[in-house]
Amino acid sequence: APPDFSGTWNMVSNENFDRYMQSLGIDMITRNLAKLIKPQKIIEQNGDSFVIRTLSSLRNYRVQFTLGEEFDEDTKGLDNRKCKTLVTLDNGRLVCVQKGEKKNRGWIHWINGDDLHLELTCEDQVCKQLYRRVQENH
Ligand code: YOG
Repeated sequence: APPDFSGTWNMVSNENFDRYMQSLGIDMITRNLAKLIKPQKIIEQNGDSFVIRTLSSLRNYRVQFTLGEEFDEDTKGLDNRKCKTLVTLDNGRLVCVQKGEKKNRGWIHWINGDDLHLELTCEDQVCKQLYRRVQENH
């Protein structure tokens, strides 16, 4: 069975984020602010439908999609570009391709225990982020 990505996840590490942001053309002031924050991911998964919220004191970002259905993504508040975006499941990994002005753009999520991995790619830069599951209070 495929993994369930649903839940609340807090960032624990963030590798090569500055160069990833540079590849997206983010200015230095914004990059330096963005590097200081540890975002939270809130993922809601219902079968093939997903909502992923990335929350932080600096910006919030929300994306909604169905696996296998290409959609128009506007990365408003991030690098403010339009992409044709497609997300699929590949061996338990959530694989996103963002077609647009930037070459080789996309991201991959996978789960290992209580760890949520995220690799963000743009051009020749790969940013590796790790999030950990926030335990629910029953
Ligand atoms: O995640 O698309 O989970 O959408 C990547 C930042 C920084 C704003 C964050 C705020 C790209 C300034 C979105 C960070 C840099 C810098 C918190 C990652 C752009 C602007 C919002 C993302 C996917 C997969 C779902």
